[in-house]
Amino acid sequence: VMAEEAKKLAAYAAVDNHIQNNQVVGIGSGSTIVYAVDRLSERVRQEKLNIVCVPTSFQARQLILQHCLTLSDLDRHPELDVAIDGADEVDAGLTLIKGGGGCLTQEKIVAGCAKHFIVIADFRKDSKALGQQWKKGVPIEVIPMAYIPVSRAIAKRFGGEAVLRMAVSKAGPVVTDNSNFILDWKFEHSQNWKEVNTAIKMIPGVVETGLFVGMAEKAYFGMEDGSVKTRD
Ligand code: DER
Repeated sequence: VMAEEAKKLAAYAAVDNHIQNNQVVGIGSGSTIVYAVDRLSERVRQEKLNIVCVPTSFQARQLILQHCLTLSDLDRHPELDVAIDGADEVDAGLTLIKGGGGCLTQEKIVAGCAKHFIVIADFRKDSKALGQQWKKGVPIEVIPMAYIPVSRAIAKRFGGEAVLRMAVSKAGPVVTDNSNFILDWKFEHSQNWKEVNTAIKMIPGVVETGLFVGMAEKAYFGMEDGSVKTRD
């Protein structure tokens, strides 16, 4: 099957396996999550489920509203039962690169508030080591006034190059839902991602990294043969 169908297979399997009545659900961002929200809203209607949704971006908020699902937030629901989200790449140890869609900061916050964080992805994201499939680097959200010193510090300490993400449908840099910039760190070789994630977060001006280490409980991959493979 094509990647889009594979996304749908993963999304439906995850929603059918992890959503039940009376839950608070974190809704991720990107293209794969759209299939999960489709399936979630179908089940809510068919089974008359009582579900409350917390978004991870303006995009996720629109998805929730467009599907007439109940919108909430972390003020009302600081503890979520489950969060479902996509990923740009998943390694053998369930470390993720996220942020391809620029939503990594609120995604990591919501994932961190959930009892269970479930990843949904097509076969292209299924990797042994980060960087094998995903070639755009690790997204890092930074305070705009600091993007140059942060970029220099990352290159100096960890190698590679951290490049400011420029917008396509807007002049100038991408501006995130939190009014920040994004650096895409094109790393040169595999790292101790737990250590690198912590070290990068300590650089003044860094808001969040797209490295999700030890957060995902299970990943669902839609495969090219139409099957669904899981990793936990
Ligand atoms: O930007 C993000 O973090 C997205 O969740 C990304 O990791 C997955 O987006 P996709 O489902 O469109 O591949």
